[in-house]
Amino acid sequence: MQVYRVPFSTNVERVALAAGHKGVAIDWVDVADDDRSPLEAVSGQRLVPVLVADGEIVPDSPVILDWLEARFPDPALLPCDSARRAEVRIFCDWFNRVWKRAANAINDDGPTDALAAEMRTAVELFEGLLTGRDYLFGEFGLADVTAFPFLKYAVFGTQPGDTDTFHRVLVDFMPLADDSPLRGWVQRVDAHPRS
Ligand SMILES: N[C@@H](CCC(=O)N[C@@H](CS)C(=O)NCC(=O)O)C(=O)O
Repeated sequence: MQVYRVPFSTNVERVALAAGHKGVAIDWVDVADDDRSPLEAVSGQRLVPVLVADGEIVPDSPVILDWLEARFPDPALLPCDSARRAEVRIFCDWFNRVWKRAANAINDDGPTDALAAEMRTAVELFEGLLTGRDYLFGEFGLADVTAFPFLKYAVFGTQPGDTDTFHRVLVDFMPLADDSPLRGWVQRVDAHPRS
């Protein structure tokens, strides 16, 4: 199984964490951020991650996570109880379609008071989910894998060499209180294996 990646990619780290949890090895294909032609050649588009396995070409991290869960169900990333599984899926969909939109809009068009407030309110929601439990929905799973690569910036800041302005937005617009439960959660998820 191959997965195409570029350095510092949030969406790629989702796949690394999911595969690490399942003990699935990945043959990483490193693509230069400024020359994505190998990626375009294999997938017809320029975004990472892209998974290539069994003759299938799978772009888009949420789709890749589902692909991994379907083919390597044990250990699971989703709860087996239907209601709890639906809750996790709703969170991931909200994260990808609503939470990410505000952060991307700040990066693309600059901040507004409304977008900054949206990001602060979201931090309160994450903190609420972590009240009295170690992971967003209790056990480590898809919600943590989906959110961690983005929320970690609030705790770790950017790494040396990371010039992605989107990552800077994540640092600047998610100020955390010293006692925020996100701090412990970021450390806990960071300790999980990555493929
Ligand atoms: N919905 C896609 C988004 C992928 C995406 O935006 N990847 C970023 C790296 S984290 C990228 O390749 N950006 C390059 C660009 O926007 O030109 C996913 O979740 O995989």
